[in-house]
Amino acid sequence: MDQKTNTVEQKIKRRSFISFATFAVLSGAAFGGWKWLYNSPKEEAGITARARVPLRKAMNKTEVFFRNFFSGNHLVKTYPKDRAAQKVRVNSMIGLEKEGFNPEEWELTVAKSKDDVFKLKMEDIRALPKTEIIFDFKCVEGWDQIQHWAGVRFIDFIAHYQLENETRMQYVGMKTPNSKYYVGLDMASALHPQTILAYEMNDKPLTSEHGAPLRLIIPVKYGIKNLKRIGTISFSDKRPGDFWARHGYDYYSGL
Ligand SMILES: Nc1nc2c(c(=O)[nH]1)N[C@H]1C(S)=C(S)[C@@H](COP(=O)(O)O)O[C@H]1N2
Ligand SMILES: [Mo]
Repeated sequence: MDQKTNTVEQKIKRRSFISFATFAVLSGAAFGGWKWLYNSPKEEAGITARARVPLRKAMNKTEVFFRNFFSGNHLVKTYPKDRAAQKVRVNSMIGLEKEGFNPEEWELTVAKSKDDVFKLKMEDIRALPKTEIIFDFKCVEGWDQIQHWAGVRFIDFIAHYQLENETRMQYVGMKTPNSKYYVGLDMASALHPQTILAYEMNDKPLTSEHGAPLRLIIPVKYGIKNLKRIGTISFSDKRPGDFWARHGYDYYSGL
């Protein structure tokens, strides 16, 4: 073997060694990181639950980061009416149980604070300006569908009932009349111009499986936040309870 081939072979050996060493170190680090996350404690169950503490911290940081870019001027894409699904998917029905619910007696409870509460009937809500929206509704479970909804924009509702003071708080909470399904929304998303208290789907009154008489349509969020059959709306500076966040899903669930 002459001098030249020798150095080439040495070079190849050296490079192979460096490649394998790098690979070994990085795999070790990845495995160590995974093990660290796997063995780190779960967060204490509260408003959110079931995530490992470092993961939840990361999710909360991501939320703060993305909320910087949220703007009421960024609109979700809308579609012409003929694109809207005629057979609208029904997903999950928590809080829509028949017991204890009589559509004739339904009232919307608006809690400005714990001891300042007023109640509204459907005719009060139908008297407000009606807005429609056709958009791509997205469920975290992996399906989406272009749907057509109509009702009163949440900001128009706020303006009509002079709830501007309440909107200085951080969050809006909504729950079903039997309190079995509930969502918490950051104020900016609730006040987004496409957020609607909906009472019609495809130009007809809501059916009960879609949340009659009144449901939330909030296109800047995943389906889980689009509460069906609203019973109570409340305002707070602390994160309100949220059904799916308690079961481990992301609290923000923004799109
Ligand atoms: N009261 C109530 N609202 C709810 C739910 C529910 O189980 N109960 N499921 C949510 C989920 S996960 C989705 S995807 C949408 C589905 O709405 P739809 O059944 O009208 O398609 O409703 C949301 N609102
Ligand atoms: Mo969903």
